[in-house]
Amino acid sequence: MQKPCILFGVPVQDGAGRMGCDMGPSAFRTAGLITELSGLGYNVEDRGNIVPTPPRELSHPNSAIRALPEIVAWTEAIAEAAYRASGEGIPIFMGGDHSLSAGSMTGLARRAATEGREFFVLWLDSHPDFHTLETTTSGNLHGVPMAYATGRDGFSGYFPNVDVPVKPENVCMMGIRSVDPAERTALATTGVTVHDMRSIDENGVGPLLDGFLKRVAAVDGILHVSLDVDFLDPGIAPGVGTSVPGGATFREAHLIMEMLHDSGLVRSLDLVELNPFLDERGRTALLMVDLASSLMGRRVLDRPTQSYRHTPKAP
Ligand code: 4U7
Ligand code: MN
Ligand code: MN
Ligand code: MN
Repeated sequence: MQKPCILFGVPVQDGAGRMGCDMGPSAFRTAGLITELSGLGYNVEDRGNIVPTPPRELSHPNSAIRALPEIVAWTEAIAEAAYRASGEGIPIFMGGDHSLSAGSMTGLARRAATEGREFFVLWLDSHPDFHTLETTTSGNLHGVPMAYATGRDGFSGYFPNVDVPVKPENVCMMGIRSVDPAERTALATTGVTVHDMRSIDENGVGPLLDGFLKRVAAVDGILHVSLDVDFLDPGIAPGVGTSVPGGATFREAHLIMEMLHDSGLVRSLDLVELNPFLDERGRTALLMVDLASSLMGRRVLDRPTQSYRHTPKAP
């Protein structure tokens, strides 16, 4: 039996610098995500929107930080939902800004540990979102989820404790083209794989992703995919607050999704940073739905596929 798709709306916008991501879940529903996934044969459960826990007072010496109590409250609720739903099916988080991944990644990492499996993240974004609470200068907490989930210092006492940190060497980032100085220094020493846009130009997305998927398959790992709208080129995806020129093309993004599907390794998905207020007649929402459908198995033709399935070594 195929696992059900479990959809959550996560209308968090306080992590971003501009308002509007709170309309993301509605836009995904309007753009037909549920119908598309049902059409692929999945049993789709839309569990509605996640509700954050009541925020408590919290303040941090970095006075640039915005909405810390709110984002902490979201993180608690999202992590719990992610942990639970991943025991029943494939959770898909319809954001909402990228701070939601602080919750989804830590909830999924805990699930992987419960199952005794190795946990991996494919991070598709123009930004690494690798700031700590000390290093962020914008104070926008959609810029910190990867630092938090990988267990970097300075989050404890503010954010929920990370019981199972994501191993930096199990993270692969693609599409990176906007990195702040503090993030750059940290990335250089942590073992995260970073395929920036130059690397994509030089190698193509296919070989880069293939290498990572083989690593996941070799240890029978489970894979979480986090797709930030700004991974895509602004020319095809205008509905985002932090667009950066020179992003992934329509075909590069689709090839990634198609290969992910064929791999059979994906266990959960974040669709984040869609800002319907900045979109043009829903085109970014529709493209994101298109990409999610490709990841979940829509294909043009049947074809033999590269097998990434884990084959246990003979004793
Ligand atoms: B997103 C930024 F300064 N690094 O910290 C920051 F460039 O989820 C951007 O990837 C963060 O969109 C972008 O504010 C967060 C900035
Ligand atoms: Mn991001
Ligand atoms: Mn981004
Ligand atoms: Mn963004």
